Amino acid sequence: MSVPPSLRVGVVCFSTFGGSGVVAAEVAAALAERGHAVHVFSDDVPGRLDPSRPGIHFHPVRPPAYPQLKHSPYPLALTSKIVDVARHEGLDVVHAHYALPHAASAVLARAVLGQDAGRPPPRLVTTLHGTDITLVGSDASFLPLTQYSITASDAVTAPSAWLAAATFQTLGIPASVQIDVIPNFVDAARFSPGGSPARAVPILLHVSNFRPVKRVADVLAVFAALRAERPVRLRLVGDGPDRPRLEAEVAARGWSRDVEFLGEQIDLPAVMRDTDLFLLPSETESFGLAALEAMACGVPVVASAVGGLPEVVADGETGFLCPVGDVPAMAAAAGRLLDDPALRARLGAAARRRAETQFRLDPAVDSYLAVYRRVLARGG
Ligand code: GMT
Repeated sequence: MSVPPSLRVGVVCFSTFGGSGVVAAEVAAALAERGHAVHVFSDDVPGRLDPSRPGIHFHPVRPPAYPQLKHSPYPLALTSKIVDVARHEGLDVVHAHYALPHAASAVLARAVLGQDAGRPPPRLVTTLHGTDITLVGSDASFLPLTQYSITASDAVTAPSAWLAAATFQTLGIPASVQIDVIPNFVDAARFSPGGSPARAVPILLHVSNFRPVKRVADVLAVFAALRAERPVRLRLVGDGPDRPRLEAEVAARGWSRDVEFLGEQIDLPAVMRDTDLFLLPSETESFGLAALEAMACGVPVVASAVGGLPEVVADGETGFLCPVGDVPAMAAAAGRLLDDPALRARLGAAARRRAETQFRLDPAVDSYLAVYRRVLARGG
């Protein structure tokens, strides 16, 4: 089948701050920049999306409120919105970021559109992001639907080789399913190093959604070990369920002068530039986009040696990787970097180099477009 040069792409994503929404918004903007028509579906405008940008059409998904519908039927409202936009605007491809509910809603939309006479339904490309497989998708109550959403997609991508392999192991999907690995990327012009820092007291940074999988308590434990031996400050960016407990712990320990909780609405590149070391002690992480953004700002990373993090952080070159939960090892690695400015500068410069050469936006967008064209060329 011949594939038109300019495509109509539906992008389905979360609006909350979080890696999958960031990746979706930045791919959407890059596609629009290249002249494709991009329709973004979410409950609200994703944090990193400019909906007024030419070529971007934002479609808010608002489930109807009816007393009988006790739980908001968001996935069904999303399905209906995709069907509606595909019928009125035409969509060649729907790109669902995160398996459930997004890919499942898109599978259903494609089935509905398949009943229409006269034009083929859009192809479905699903990008897996991590917790949609490791936590949500592998939950017994969701497993069959996650498996189906993946096998029914026309193409599936993952941001790391680790997540691609974990998807086969965790979900038991057939080996015939192809998962293309398209690494996440960073805008290295926006996330760039500042001048040489002259801070009297070094600053540690953590960025996350404060969920148990991020082990933010380990960040505080590493901070406690470090501050026992040298002055140090800590900044935490983001919000989520564990934040109130951790804020209470900081207050109870009398650390409030040295530990700041900055929330979500901040200029992230500016905060990252004003940082000496980034901490990401997660239980699991398919990629670790925030670590990559810190690297692009020239900041070395101390993180867990789990999931896709070893594909992002080169151990000993752009930071240090330690076993999950090994607070003494993380504190020792962080202490080494804080006490040796030359080592910190060397690893920071290598981090910046790695981010801007290995994780560029353009090759990632080329790869997504190649996947779209491959599934479209296959025909109906
Ligand atoms: O980290 C989270 O819990 C948020 C989640 C998301 O869906 O936004 O992040 C996942 O996707 C990001 C973008 O691909 C990855 O950089 C994160 O590593 C991944 N999180 C986990 O695997 C825990």
